[in-house]
Amino acid sequence: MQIKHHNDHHRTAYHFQAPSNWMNDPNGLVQWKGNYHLFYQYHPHGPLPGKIHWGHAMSSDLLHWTHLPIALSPTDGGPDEDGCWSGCMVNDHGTPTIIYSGNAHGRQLPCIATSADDDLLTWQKYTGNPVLPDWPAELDIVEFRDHCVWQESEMWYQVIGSGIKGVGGTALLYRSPDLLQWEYLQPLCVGNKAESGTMWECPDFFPLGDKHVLTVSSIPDGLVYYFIGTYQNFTFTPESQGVLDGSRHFYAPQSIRDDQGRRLMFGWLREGRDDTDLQLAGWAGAMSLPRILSLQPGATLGIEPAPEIAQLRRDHHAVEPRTITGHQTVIEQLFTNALEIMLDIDSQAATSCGLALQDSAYPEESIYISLQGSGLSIEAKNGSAKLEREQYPLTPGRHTLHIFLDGSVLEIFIDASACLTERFYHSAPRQLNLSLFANGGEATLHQLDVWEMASIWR
Ligand code: DQQ
Repeated sequence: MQIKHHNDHHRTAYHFQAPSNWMNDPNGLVQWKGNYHLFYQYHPHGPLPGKIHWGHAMSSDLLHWTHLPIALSPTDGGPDEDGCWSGCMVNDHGTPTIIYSGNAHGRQLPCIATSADDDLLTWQKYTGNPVLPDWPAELDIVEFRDHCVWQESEMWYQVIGSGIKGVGGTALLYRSPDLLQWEYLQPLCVGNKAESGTMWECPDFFPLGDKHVLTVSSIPDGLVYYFIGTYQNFTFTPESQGVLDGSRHFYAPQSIRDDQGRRLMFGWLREGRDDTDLQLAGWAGAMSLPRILSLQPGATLGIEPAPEIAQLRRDHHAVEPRTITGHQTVIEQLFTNALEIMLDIDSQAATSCGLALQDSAYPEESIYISLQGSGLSIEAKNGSAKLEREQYPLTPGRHTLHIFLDGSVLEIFIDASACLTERFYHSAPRQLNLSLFANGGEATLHQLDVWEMASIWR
């Protein structure tokens, strides 16, 4: 299934991707009969957005995925005729049930589909779709879509993404006895447009430790905000907030509690190139690594890659702890597009320090991952041109960077509590030299381990 683009070094080896064409949000994430199922927003007829379907893949180990036939397609003349947009899946007394946004005539309303087979291959749409006839009349809202559904005391609840005009992004709370008839309750949470945008897409709401967490994908900010707080009397009161990823390349995440009791999340990794390049490539979009969320002391968020990823480690290169001054090449000629790097570094007196990834065949192409006064910065250089730059605020000192370089994806987990993701489109399959650098003073390397990674495609 990966054959079509197998010569394309911008594709990923161990981040999930659709076999071809356009892919965006993860949808309907579920563990069903022992298998993980990942559905996703998919345009099967080209590498740009169009009439969106639900693509589908299955995995028994959260690593190796099997592409399966499209699960949901728009129905001509139906409430989803212009697209089957984002949604989730629940287990309705043994029946796998999808709640998604049917897109028709520029509006989205919730629709239901159910499956009767163990591999979730075939889906029947409810003939009474959409299950809500309209937006809530009592509110002046900007848009209305995307669903997170859960069960509480024999009743179903869902939040739908929205925004109140002039106020800010909003998650609207509904209740139902049967997933078919829904009663609007109240806003679960209302944001401030200056702080978290005017419209919240893809709300995800779940318990974590003794708190609740709401994540939302913000228009126009393009960032994913999380709020940690208390859920009581159908209202969620945020007590702290942050961004799930410092960059706009991570969007529309969805999570589940898996059979191991973990809060498991995937997000869509947007491309960073224009439509002409996407047309030439014939594909767009990747998934983040599976990320595990946890509640840490002080009610802060923990974010780590799923430990399963370590099973993909192959050749290992270790660099002894040392003092770093100037620029030191420590590993040469890594002929791979897929690396995992564990870097534990203390900036000490240096004004900037970090890791440089330089292509020995294209020396002008390099990626600098550096700790500077203002925080963590990812910078690509092509000759003297700076191509991309992402930043995440961090205080100077000792930090652990868990770095995943995979084709055009660079995904960094920072101190197991935040992420920063970037996309780079290099000229040819990589032949990398890895260097450490410290400017303006010495830095200390505590750990540098590098693994060449195997592909998840069998
Ligand atoms: N993507 C879907 C929408 C959602 C958006 C459409 C977020 O349902 O709001 O593909 O990326």
